[in-house]
Amino acid sequence: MKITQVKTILTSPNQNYLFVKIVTDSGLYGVGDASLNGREQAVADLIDAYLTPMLIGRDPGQIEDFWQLVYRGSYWRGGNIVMSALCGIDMALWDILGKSSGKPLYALLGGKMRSRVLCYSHVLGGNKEQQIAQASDYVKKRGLKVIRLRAGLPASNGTFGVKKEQCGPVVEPWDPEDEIYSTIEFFVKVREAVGKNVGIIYDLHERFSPDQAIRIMNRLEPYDPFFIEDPIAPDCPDSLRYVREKTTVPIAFGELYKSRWECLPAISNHWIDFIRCDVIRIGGITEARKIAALAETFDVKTAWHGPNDVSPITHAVNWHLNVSEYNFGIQEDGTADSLIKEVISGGPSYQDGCLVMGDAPGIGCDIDEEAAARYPFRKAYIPICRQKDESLHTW
Ligand code: GCO
Ligand code: MG
Repeated sequence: MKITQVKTILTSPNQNYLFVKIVTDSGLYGVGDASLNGREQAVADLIDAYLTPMLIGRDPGQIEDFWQLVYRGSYWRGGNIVMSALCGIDMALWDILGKSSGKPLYALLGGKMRSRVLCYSHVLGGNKEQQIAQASDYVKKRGLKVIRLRAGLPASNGTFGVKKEQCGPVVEPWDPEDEIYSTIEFFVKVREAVGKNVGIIYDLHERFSPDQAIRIMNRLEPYDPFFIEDPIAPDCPDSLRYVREKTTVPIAFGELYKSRWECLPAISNHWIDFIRCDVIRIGGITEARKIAALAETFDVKTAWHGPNDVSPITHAVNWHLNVSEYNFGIQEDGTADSLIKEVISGGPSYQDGCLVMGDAPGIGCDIDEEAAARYPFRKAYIPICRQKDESLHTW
């Protein structure tokens, strides 16, 4: 079998996505997700100009070789754009392998260890009162066993995704000191509303300095968070050690990591309990299973990034990883906008606090290119935050 065509498909059903479709001379094709919120066009250009010429005529089964060719063969290694491009291709190649052998992806990864995948969903209501009401509805009406809150404004349509006229990032206000107090108050109210048997995850979104994160985590300890997510920025690995030494709250970390080597100190030093890389950002399935194995070695569980800005293809890949890995922890289930379901079919569905999926060969998703064309891509940016003195703060 040989690769005959590589298509990059940019589309915007309320949120920008970049898909890769790799076609072979056998008629089989594979699909992958290369979406990088705020930089999709750059990823597409890299694939079209540099990676596609290296793929045409290749055997799609040589997945590891292609991964190494892009990662090491370019001499300059890694970065968000390269790794996202590599992921879109990597997923499509695994999809072809699954389809050509008639097996679902999880079977290629070692087979199923579990049939259901514990998941958590985002509480996205407008103000804090609405979020508290939504949190109890999630538990009482949808049967969720774990819910997720976040620092700052919850992602909302128009800023997080695509805005009509956006010629630069939307600016949101941010005051870490105010937030420390409102976070604790809010967490306590949510705990009262959902009761002690529901897991509560709090995403600090890399927004706090180590001292601020420690103040929050110490005050939350009596209210038993399931885990605190990304309390600090990932740039200085030693800061994570510093935070870890001062709290007993479980820590999940890593949606901004771009390689196994960035994950290594956090995992091998037991500074974290859950590794939550984004499969797109680390170069796809080939690298995700190596990171899962590394984490298993050090008793760290997985909690792969699964927000609403990755497509059902990535949610499906996460699910295949979840069911086939030993050290599965929990899966983030970003409630996808219904419009993306017009473009991408398949993917996991929600059932009683868990995610379930069928046994279709490969990843189990397909792309409707005509539907994608109905939602033309519009360049957008991730928001930024500015503090009271107008200085910039990460979002
Ligand atoms: C999460 C994340 C996301 C990110 C988003 C950025 O935990 O789900 O923090 O919501 O903000 O992926 O594009
Ligand atoms: Mg997060």
